[in-house]
Amino acid sequence: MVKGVAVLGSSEGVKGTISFVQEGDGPTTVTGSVSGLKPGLHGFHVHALGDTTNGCMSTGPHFNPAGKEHGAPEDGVRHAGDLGNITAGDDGTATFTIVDKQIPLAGPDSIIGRAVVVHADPDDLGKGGHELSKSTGNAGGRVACGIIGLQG
Ligand SMILES: [Cu+2]
Ligand SMILES: [Zn+2]
Repeated sequence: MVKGVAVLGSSEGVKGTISFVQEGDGPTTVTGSVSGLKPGLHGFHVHALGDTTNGCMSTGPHFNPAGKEHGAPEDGVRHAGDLGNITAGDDGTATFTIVDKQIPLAGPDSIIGRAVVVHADPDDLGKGGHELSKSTGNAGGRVACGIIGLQG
C-alpha cells in the first residue's frame, strides 16, 4: 500500500488536508476536508508540477500524460488529473472521498511530487461551451493548492 498527503496552502484563507491511498495496481482513494470555501462546487484537479514558488499558478496545467482534452472523471477523454468537483456546504467546508484509476502513486504516471488544486468556481467538465471548457473546465482562480508527498 502506498500513501500520499497534500497540505493545502492558500492566500485566500482556504485550508485543508488531502490523503491518497493506493493498494497495489488498484484505484487511488482520495479523501479530504477543505474549509474556507464559498458554498457550492469547486473544480478539483491534480496539476502537473509540484511547484508553489509563485503560489498555485506555478503548478502548471492539469496533469495530462496521455495528451487528451479536459473532461469529467467518468469520461474516456479526460486529463488524468481531472477529478471533477468537490462541494462545499453552507459552512464553507467540503468533505469528500473520490476513487479514481488514473492517479497512481507509483510508476511512470505517479502523481507523487505533483500538486492538487482547488478552484474558485465549478468545473464544467468540458461541457460548458466556454473557450476554456476543453482545457480547464473554466473553473476560475486557484484558491488553494498543495504538493502531493509520500506519506511514511
Ligand atoms: Cu485545476
Ligand atoms: Zn483537465
